[in-house]
Amino acid sequence: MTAGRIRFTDREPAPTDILDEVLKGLRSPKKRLPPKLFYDKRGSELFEAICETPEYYPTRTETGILHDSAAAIAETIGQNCVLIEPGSGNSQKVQILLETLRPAVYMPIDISKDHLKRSVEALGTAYQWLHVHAVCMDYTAGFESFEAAPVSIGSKKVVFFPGSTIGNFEPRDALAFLRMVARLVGRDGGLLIGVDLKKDPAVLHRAYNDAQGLTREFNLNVLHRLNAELDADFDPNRFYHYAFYNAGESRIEMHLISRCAQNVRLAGEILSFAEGESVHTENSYKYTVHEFQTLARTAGFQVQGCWLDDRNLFSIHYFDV
Ligand code: AVI
Repeated sequence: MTAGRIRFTDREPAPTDILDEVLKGLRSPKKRLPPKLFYDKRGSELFEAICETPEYYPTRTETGILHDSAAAIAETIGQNCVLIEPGSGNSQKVQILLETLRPAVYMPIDISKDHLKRSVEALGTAYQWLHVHAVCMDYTAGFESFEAAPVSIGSKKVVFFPGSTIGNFEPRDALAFLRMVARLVGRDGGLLIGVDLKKDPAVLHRAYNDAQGLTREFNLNVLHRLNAELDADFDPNRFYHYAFYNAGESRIEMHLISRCAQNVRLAGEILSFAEGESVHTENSYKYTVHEFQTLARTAGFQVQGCWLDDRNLFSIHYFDV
């Protein structure tokens, strides 16, 4: 699709080959699975439903901060930037900012072509003034194949990374990602990022153990996915969801615990699970404002702004290089 105001570039990301990673994780003495496995079609629907639960405060709170602080954020960033959103999904949150921020170009990046095409079309219709240059690629592999839209001199590049997705990165990977973003946006460029905050562990516990059991289903869905895609024969009823706040590591950990001693076949291999053995499926790191600002400074950024909700549950930071 190339029509001036709306452009779609397909970098043709290779279909994710999960087998090696899954086998490596499940053969390890401390079994683990990568959190990216959550997001097949069913998992993505479950995640959207989790965001609507009364217990899962991050989405609602971040959206509230964006609404309340849109003018202040736009004033800090300035209009006419090239706004780049890695992992843009349905581009819902950015829409809170578009009218006040008035970017010269919005560049959503996503690995899911259909998702991206749908949201680009919707944005193009809803914002008749907006230039949208979408890029279908796997940003986790780096931004080497990404070219920011050429715009008039003076337009700075700003990356928008909401949702506390950064919390699902191990701290060293978070630092590497922030460094990569700093290189991408270059001198005078910026980063607007949503980060979940440390808080009463009981609030965190409820957010990852919702009463409807959606997070439980989201976690167990990984086993359904392995059955469907890697010819495995997991019985999800023989595992249970376990999520807790590890205060020493400042993170929510999600695990699937084997209810009994069992063997599971996966891609022709037999994997053994002891009763009570865990498969670690996700970490969700929580930061203080100061800790995250320190991490961003280490990556080469300078603090320009920080907005919180009135209960100090969630933070939105703006940094520039
Ligand atoms: C996408 N990510 C920021 C979510 C989180 O809170 O770490 C994923 C999630 N896992 C369980 N519930 C939500």
